[in-house]
Amino acid sequence: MDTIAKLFLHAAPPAKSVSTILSFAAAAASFVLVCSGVTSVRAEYIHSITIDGNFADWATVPSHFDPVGGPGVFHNGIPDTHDTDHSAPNDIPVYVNHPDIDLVEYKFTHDSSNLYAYFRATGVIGRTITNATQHGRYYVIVTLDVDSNTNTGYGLHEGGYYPTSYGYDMNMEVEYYDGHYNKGNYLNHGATNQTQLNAAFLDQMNGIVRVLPGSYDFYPEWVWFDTPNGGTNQLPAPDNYASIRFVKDRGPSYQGIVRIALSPDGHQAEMVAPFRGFMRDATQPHTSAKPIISLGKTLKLSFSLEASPELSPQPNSDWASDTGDPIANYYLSPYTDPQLQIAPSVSGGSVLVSWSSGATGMKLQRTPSLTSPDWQVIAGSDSTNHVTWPIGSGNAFFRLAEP
Ligand SMILES: [Ca+2]
Ligand SMILES: [Ca+2]
Ligand SMILES: [Ca+2]
Repeated sequence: MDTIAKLFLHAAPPAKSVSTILSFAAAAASFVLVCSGVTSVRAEYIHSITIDGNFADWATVPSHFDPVGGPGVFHNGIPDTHDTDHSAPNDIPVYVNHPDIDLVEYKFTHDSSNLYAYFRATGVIGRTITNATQHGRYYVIVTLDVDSNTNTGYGLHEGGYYPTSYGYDMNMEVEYYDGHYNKGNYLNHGATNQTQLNAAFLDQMNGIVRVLPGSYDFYPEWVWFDTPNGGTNQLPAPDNYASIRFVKDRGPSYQGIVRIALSPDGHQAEMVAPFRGFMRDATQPHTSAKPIISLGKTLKLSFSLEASPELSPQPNSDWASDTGDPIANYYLSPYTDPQLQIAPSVSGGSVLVSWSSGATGMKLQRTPSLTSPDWQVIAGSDSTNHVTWPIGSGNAFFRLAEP
């Protein structure tokens, strides 16, 4: 009797995370495990990242790519690296040669309490001029649609970022200024006039972010400190261990919980923004308010690099930026990559189906066919990371799904 098991790796459907699919066909003598090919691996599982300038921890996080900039290089009809002087959705900005902001690769991942972003550029990230008369600026930006709603937040073109897309409510970003790392901050784009901006400042002093229609021009930005006195505004409970300080571009340097590290050659950056700095919604009492960013939510993310002109090839007097295509439907899974597998041996007429301990809580499902699947949950599988399955006369396909 030969028993043949085939391991199928399928792209998971959108929305909630579902693992790769495994199968075995019963009824034969040697048990063979066959990998039929890897399709797209999703980034939404938890990864551990250390902000230390060593990028080995990003190796298994999927890459997104952006063109290498240059004369005549277009991205969705937009010069890949371009000026920041335009603000209408259908404008075509002008090419600017600035390799330091030429985004070429980016990644995004998370763990149970932090968002992580990876950037790779043709030139040196974060380089700014400093001398008696010149004080350069460089921005590393991830802007987030936190509610998957394009009617809240703003459109990228308003800030001179192209290709444009809509719905961005908050940023995690880093500013380099005058030759140094100046600040890592959060930013709220939920105001379209001064009155609404004043209300947003008041909200944020109280640890609240309302996700509202916004504009590029009206935004509070703040640095979050994990001490009551590190900033100027201690937050109310349950965040009263922390404080914030509103900051301005080119302002004094304040370094809180948003951090960045570069590779020795400056071509790569890794950045962290803890969930807590995005604050909570307006539910009262505030102790019942929900975090704006938490596991189980779905985000849209846009990556940009932007800098002033001093260190670009001269002559050039224009600021330049480069924006990647957004990462849509980024689901913040609470689990690590399940790595579902069937042990390549049979014992007592059964096989062992197992998955990583960090995926305990996911439900194992089985179907006898992928042609007309009938996925049935295997009872009790959400409290373990392995199941012994008796080999029967038919096929069995397995996958893990989030509850
Ligand atoms: Ca690292
Ligand atoms: Ca580029
Ligand atoms: Ca939005």
